[in-house]
Amino acid sequence: MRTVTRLAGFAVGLAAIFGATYTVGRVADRTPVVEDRHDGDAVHTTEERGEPADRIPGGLLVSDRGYTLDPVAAPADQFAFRITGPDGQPVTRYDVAHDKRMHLIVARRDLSGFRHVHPDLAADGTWRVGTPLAGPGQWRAFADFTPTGGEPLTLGVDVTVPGALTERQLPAPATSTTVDGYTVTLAGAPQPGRTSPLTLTVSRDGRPVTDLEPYLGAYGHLVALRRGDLAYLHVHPDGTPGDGRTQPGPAVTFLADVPSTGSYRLYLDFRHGGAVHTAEFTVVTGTPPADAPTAGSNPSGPAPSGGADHGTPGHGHN
Ligand SMILES: [Cu+2]
Repeated sequence: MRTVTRLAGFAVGLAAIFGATYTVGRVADRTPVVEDRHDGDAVHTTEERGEPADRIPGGLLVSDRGYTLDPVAAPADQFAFRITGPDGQPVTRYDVAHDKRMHLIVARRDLSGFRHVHPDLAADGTWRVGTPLAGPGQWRAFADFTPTGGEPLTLGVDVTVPGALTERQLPAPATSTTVDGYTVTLAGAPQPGRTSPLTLTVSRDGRPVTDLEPYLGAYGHLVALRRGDLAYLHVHPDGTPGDGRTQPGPAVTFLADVPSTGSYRLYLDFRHGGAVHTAEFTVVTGTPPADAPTAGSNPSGPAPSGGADHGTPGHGHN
């Protein structure tokens, strides 16, 4: 809903600059409007400040709105980085969002190896955490944070861990998966261009789990990554513990805004029995639900390039 509002505001901003016909045509065609920095500067002179960057999904940029993600040297068992701010200095003040000042998410470019961890901040602005990079490969690291006085940002950077890698095929779409003895089912199909509810339901040994434990201020935390460029999507929980309507399972509902058709990998973190578990799903948008018959076809669609895992972020379609 917020996205729709923002898009509308952005269209007004564009219309002021380029004329309404052009804007409406672009929007009607659903052609991605990816602004370069010069256009962005122009828009920044209006009240639509910051809107162009919001059209680009999170995590595709290593530097945005003056903030830059800088990995720093660290022992092999650690991952460390700084965020430098518009003044070029490491940022040391952050707002808490989803219970933490910094969320670090990593995944290999083949969408395997997902981890979501919370580094510790040193006084000099360096974030450190026991490395979540589990083995060789091309990794993408996402820093999801809100600098105090700024807007929420997700910056991404490539990190290579040397060694022999066996690339994993993206698992086929499914509406049920198991993790750590839990079965998690997925209902709902994200539709590009609209806010779509996704409901995940947790059971164990055939019985619904009705005592999920809050994790990051919710009964679940859902991250979605787009196949091909690892665009990072915020998927917001619908309801929070203690709001009088949100139950601690077995169902947890999220509101997803996917930016395009395509394949996405969903990662649901939930807490139960004192531990965090991560259930993963492949979802293809713009197609029938994954439980429709798919025999004889490749439900995840063709992958003609085969090179999606080796591209340079941000160079996908411009
Ligand atoms: Cu987090």
